[in-house]
Amino acid sequence: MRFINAKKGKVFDGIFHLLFNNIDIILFCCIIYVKLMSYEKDISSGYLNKAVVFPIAASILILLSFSLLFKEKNRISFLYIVDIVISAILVTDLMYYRYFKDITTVAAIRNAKLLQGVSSSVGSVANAKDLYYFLDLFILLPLEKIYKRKKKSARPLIRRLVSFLVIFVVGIGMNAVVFYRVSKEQPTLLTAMSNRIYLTNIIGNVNFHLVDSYNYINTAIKNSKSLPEQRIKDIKAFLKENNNSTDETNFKGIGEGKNLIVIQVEALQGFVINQKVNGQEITPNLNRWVNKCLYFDNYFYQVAGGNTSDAELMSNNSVYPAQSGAAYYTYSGNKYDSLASALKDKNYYTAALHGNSEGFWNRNVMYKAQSFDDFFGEHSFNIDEKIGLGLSDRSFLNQSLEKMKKFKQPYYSFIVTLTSHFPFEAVDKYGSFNVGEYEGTFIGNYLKAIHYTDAQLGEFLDNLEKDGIMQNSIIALYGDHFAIPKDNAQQLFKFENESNNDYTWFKYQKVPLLLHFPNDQYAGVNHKYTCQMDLYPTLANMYNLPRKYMFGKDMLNGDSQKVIFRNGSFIDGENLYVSWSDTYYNMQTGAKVNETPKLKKEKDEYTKELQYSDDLLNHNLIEEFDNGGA
Ligand code: GP9
Ligand code: MN
Repeated sequence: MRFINAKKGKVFDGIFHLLFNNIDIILFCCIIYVKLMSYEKDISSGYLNKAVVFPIAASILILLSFSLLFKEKNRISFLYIVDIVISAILVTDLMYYRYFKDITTVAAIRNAKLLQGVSSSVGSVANAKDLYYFLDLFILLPLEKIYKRKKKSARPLIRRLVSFLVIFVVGIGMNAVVFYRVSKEQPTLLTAMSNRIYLTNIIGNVNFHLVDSYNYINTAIKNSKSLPEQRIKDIKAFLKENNNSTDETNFKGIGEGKNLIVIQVEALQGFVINQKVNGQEITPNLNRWVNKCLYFDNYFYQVAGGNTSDAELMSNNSVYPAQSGAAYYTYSGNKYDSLASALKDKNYYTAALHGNSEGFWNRNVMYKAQSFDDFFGEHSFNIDEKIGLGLSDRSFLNQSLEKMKKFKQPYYSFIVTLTSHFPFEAVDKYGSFNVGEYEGTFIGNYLKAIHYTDAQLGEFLDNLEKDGIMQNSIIALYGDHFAIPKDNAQQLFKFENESNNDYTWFKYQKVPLLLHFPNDQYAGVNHKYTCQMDLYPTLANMYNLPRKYMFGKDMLNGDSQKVIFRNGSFIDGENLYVSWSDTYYNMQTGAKVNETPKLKKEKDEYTKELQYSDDLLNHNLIEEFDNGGA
């Protein structure tokens, strides 16, 4: 009996010592877990992704592993400091989230000067509840002292090293599984970080900041290697040649003094224009306006990892999207020679309007970087009708019109719609559009969504006309990118009675571009191959703006029909080159074409053009050129 009791006593003793010796680790894991999960709950608006427990546990193990390298006395201090840092990050992120519905990034902090608005309203976004994130720090302070006093022996270095390695490798391994899954399901999410809240919901806060820092450093390293002098000269010479606008006499200066209204429509893909489903027009309003506009029916979108934000970038700057990720995110610290800045130099008032949270696609930072005077985002609208991601197009366009009526003239309004965004289902209850046999399919849902947006655009354009705004404005309306992704291409081809191949795929990667002039002047159809890179040069000619750093062409002057896609595919007017299969097609007939020396030369030139644009962004060359560099 005595023996059993003694044994029991030993076991309890052992457990007590084990717990006491590792009390700092146990507390650290529990506390950080509670804090990270509570943050996830706060940002997941009712829907917490339970699987986030796994990456959160992985990141705690990684943080913890480093503490194991220290002697116990210092280990507790290390963990205490990590706790302080994590708590500070979480509270900062929560405050940022309350304002921008987004998560802080290194780039956003670096551009803090561009974030006017949050800094001035820290009071309004701080919450007494946030103090709870720091509560444990006070409670644990005496414990740290007692622990340090009582802790006599220290584990030898080799044991510390081994335990570090084991825990570190387990943490990294668990994370690797999560990252692999994310990159398989959404290949660009980790690099483009388009929807950061969503990403944080899948990988947890600590991992998000690690990925963000990695992306940031990666770009910084790329940028730090300075370009050879000759390369800079070549880029300068290319831009000089491309921006030589002496022959651009058509439409020259016709916009001077007039307002400019650019409407970027979410997922407005070209095939819906003048097309019917179940015997009804899909876009009756746009079809009506197409007849009153100069309509470009071979206008290609060129977005890459930055999706909507790439369409904005190209249309406002005529530079190509970033090679990977989103330029709106990676290059938010750059100088831009944007449409807004050029119009501001002509005393225009410039504003961007969009009914989603300000932080989405880093717009709060990027609109400032592009010199918009004001950005009217979610906080500037009365969110009286929400569909999908944000304010409904109906309410957004109505409220935008009221705002525009008060703008100081002349102005540039950049309007970005939202409701026709994937997955297109939310809109069904806002109208009854019978898509017949396509009911319940991906394409059917899209047709309903774009039919809804078409009705709102029709009303908006009619109001601009009724209120006399059109009389003194030029309007450009275009789609930002595809609606039907490659996974669902089969549905598009069935709808269009086309066969599914690379040539037809490209043939459908068009978005409509409508240019409207007062009194419906110049109405007609232009079939030239054009693209989003061309909008700014075309408008620059109309508004007599200087052309310095644009890669695109003026659509209304010259005969170039060059369209270069980010993946290296291109159209030269006659041929289509598909980079992923290294194949050429005749653009008219779809027949395969052999590579000729001329085509090979074009391929090399266009690849170089993309590289020049990458260099321009990577090395912030506009700033250098403006400061007289090279
Ligand atoms: C969000 C909207 C959507 O504000 O612009 O972006 P997308 O997902 O289409 O790139
Ligand atoms: Mn979009």
